[in-house]
Amino acid sequence: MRIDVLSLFPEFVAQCAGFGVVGRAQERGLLSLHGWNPRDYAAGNYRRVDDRPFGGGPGMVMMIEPLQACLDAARLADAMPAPVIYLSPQGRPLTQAKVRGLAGLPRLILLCGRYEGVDERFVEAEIDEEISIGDYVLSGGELPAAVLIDAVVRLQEGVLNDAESAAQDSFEAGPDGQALLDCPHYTQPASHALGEVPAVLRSGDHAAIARWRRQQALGRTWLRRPELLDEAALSKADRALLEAFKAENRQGGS
Ligand code: 9WO
Repeated sequence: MRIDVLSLFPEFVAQCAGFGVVGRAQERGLLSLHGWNPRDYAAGNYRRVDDRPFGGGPGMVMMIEPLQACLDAARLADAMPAPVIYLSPQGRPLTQAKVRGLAGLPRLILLCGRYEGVDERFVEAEIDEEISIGDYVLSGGELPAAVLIDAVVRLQEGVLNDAESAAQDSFEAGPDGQALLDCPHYTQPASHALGEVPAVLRSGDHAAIARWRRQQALGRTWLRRPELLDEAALSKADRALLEAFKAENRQGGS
């Protein structure tokens, strides 16, 4: 997969993507990441990329011309078609379903805004999708771009090792891919001042362990993110596990 990032701080995005799973994907040749700086395409000695907003008010707006030249150069660098995605609080929320869709594409072009944002005429003319990673305002789209890159790259074939892939599979619940929250995890020591590891996890009964983990995932989703269960197509066995969890929880848990 190829990802082109347009940003006034392209090296910042490159650094975010340089370590861990995404860094490894680059080393394995499964991701090629390219940074493009609109300032390199700005005219004049001052290389201006921003100007004051029409209508007045505080802050600055990113100008069309340097962005257009920068985007044209990025597009021309490869014949592969790509949607241009603008990371902004005005975008549609990023979901795992959206991530899966984007992960299936051969190429993405990401635009990171700074200041108060990008001239709306450029957004209307060149942006295919506006995406938000959550309802908060940051100082720019670079961190959201790094988030999107991480989420998309870890779904590429060959990026995760076997253990990481298996762990990921367990988060993807039904046939619709509706995610549940994860179950709790424990490691050594089994006995600690902070508490005991649940006995079932030490029982060696793999079917009982799988059942307990599934029940915990369902129960925590019900407690913390009940709206996720509305969309999940639960099997009869799942509904029984959840009812048992609810019954225990009403009595104050165990
Ligand atoms: C600045 C601002 C100031 C006063 C009132 C409202 C305001 N909104 C913004 C604003 O949205 N600035 C953005 C900064 C312009 C585009 C790049 N920036 C950005 C992207 N901040 N937060 C994001 C972002 C992107 C994706 N998901 C979450 C947040």
